[in-house]
Amino acid sequence: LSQKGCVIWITGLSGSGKSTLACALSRELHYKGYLTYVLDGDNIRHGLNRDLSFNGEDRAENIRRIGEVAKLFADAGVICIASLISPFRKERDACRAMLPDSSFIEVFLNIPLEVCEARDPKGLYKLAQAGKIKGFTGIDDPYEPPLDCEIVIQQKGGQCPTPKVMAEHVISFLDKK
Ligand code: GGZ
Repeated sequence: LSQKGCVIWITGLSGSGKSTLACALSRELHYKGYLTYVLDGDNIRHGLNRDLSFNGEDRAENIRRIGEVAKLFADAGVICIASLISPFRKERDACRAMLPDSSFIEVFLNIPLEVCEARDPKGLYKLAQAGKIKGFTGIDDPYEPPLDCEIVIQQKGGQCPTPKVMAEHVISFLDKK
């Protein structure tokens, strides 16, 4: 195996497109012959992290565990793509600190809350606004955007980039490394 493992950490609000980007990125990297693995917060919460809720302490633990698992994959030479809201800067930075420099690539999917709310793919924002879900990120729970991350993806002219364009953006960053 000639590839070097790394962690691509995708952070952003619910509905910002993290899972979509993770999936597109994984597919594009596969085409290029790379070995990848996606750790998606929503999926992992059904298995490894099924004991965790959405309170602050449990979110921090969710981030920590996914960071630890991502590191194991990276150590094994895999390009590990982690996609979870990961709303806390401190915990994201702790995950970064576990890896060698340049092996942790943080991608901020900076899509405005209004856009995520309008998309509302699972109807969760609607429930949160009605007070039926308490502590929803962006509504009544915090999201701390990265201050200095490797990649920021945002809308251009009111349009979101397509998943393929987002994936190519990340891959061009990896190519330069
Ligand atoms: C935020 C919630 C919540 C609350 C359920 N706040 O968009 P989704 O639906 O498919 O992905 C979200 C997922 C968030 O899990 P993460 O592991 O990524 O979160 S964190 O990093 O903060 O631990 C959302 C759904 O679960 N969901 N309740 N209260 N998102």
